[in-house]
Amino acid sequence: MSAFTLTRQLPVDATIAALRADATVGLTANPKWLPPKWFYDARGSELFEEITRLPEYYPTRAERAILERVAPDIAAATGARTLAELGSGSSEKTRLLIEALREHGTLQTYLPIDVSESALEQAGRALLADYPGLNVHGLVADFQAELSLPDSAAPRLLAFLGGTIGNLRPAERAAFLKTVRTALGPHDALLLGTDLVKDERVLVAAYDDAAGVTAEFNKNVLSVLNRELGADFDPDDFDHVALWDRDEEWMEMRLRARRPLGVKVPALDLKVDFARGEEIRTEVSAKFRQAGVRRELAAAGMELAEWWTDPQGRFALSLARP
Ligand code: AVJ
Repeated sequence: MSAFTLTRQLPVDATIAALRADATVGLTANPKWLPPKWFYDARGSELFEEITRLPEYYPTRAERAILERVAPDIAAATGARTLAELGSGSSEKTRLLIEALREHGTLQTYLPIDVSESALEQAGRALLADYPGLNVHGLVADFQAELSLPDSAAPRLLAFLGGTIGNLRPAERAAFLKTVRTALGPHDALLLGTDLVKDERVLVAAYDDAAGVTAEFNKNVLSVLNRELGADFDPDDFDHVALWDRDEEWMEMRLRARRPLGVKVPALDLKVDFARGEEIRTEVSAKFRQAGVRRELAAAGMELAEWWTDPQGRFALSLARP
């Protein structure tokens, strides 16, 4: 028998309250900024899926290549009975892990964790149909705020794939990794995907593709503000900017005003003025090196047990243990 259950650790109206708070702080700050999590409404998630298929956007393919090669090793090394996944989204690459753990004979429960209830429902039901006997327990939660895994069989493997940890700045990463460490039992493990430092041209192309999909993805956050907060942003008033910060070793996306603007945000009782050329910082996407990953894990009380990369050394999967 298999079963699908859903647990909500986040109030239904928490999302809009958080958006209002973030937009109030970010749009009145100097420089202006918005957290990248607001890209992902239905349209934004669709655009991101499109990004993962672009010739310039290598991380998804590189990570999948690693998983295809080492998923059986991960299953053998962890013997996981529970696979928990943070920011599971469409759970596509997860199938490689689920299949390897089922092959290994240990997997009982898949526990996807996401802020989007609809994404959890969709992915959960599809997995149930494909993997009879698997329990799927979706958890609606904001893992940056808190992470308490529901009762589930150990050993647990907590996966955080895609390089999304790069969206956090160093101090946020340190706090997040401590939260993860606290959620892990002595026999559990963390599987972490990180994009790696590489040639600047390759990085910039991945965040400024020729077809303009990433530009549309970046501008989509303005449509989210228009819809959710009644704002009157015209996405055409902004240019997409992608730049490599070589000191911080992260990619940055910004939206740059093409002309002086006054934008109304009625839900916040706010008018936001832009000088020509003024930017909103919409995302950092940090790129890593092995030494840094090892150091950050150690600082959170975890040990880097395995480090796998794709043949071209573009992306890494780390297996870490308490
Ligand atoms: C989903 C956060 C891993 O940082 O590469 C893709 C999002 N931004 N193109 C990334 C993204 C621009 C992506 N993550």
